[in-house]
Amino acid sequence: MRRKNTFIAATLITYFVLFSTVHCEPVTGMPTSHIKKAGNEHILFYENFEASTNQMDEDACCDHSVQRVSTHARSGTYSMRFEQRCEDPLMHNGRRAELVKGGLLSPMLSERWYGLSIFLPLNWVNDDGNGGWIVFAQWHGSPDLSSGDMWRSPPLALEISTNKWIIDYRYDPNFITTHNPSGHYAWTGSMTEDKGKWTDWVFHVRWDYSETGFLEVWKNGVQVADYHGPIGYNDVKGPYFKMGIYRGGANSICPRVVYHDELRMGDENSGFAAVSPTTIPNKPTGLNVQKR
Ligand SMILES: [Ca+2]
Ligand SMILES: [Ca+2]
Repeated sequence: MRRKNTFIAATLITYFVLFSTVHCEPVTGMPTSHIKKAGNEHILFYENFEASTNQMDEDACCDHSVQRVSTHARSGTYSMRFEQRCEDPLMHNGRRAELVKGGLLSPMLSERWYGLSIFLPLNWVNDDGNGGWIVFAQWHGSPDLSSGDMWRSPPLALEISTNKWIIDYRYDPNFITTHNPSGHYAWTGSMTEDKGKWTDWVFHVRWDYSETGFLEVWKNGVQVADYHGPIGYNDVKGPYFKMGIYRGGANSICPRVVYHDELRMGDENSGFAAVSPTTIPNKPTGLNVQKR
């Protein structure tokens, strides 16, 4: 098992300085790849994978699982390539190749903005509809284990099953969750036209297990979900973010490869333009060829 902590304090300090300069022109001498062209207000976290080390931790088994590559990039030169092979050993009882941002929780009863871009390879083959699913991004709850909470499915996930994107949410107003709540679809739509290109996503969430919660989602700048109601669990600590590949059910097609880039998280005073990869010109990516 390999777990590489890529958290680098100096990098975070650099980012703090950068994102403290809201309303200012780009700072002379800063790496241009770290400066967005529009709206950098209230960004809590930004990762574009242009630096040789990133600010997330791996939840993956093997050297092939998580690799920074220059074959594809939503912006700059690099993105993160995730690969899950059928023979990979399980990680935390799951088939996964993920990066996790464990040190940045989204507090319950708070509002947050998130943006990222995902590249599905042109040769992506759909599962055969027998119940398999692949999660590309998930916000995982922080259960109150000492009080009796069980581990639960994520309160929010972006996934694919067969040929459909699915945005799935869950909630439980009870402080102690004793069963895994059922998932609900906030939106589902075809992914067939999204092969071989970057797809930009923005999520706007009020993490709230009461009726005042909400979830808004934009795909390539077009709003696809506008849900108002409970989302999330009644926990002392809020959810943390993971992305990459986490698969379950009966799917068996291997290997699975996907690319992620331009990850941002913003606070309640952030907004669409501040976190959306769509605000960056969408240039053709490198190659539509998977590297093994
Ligand atoms: Ca990049
Ligand atoms: Ca709880």
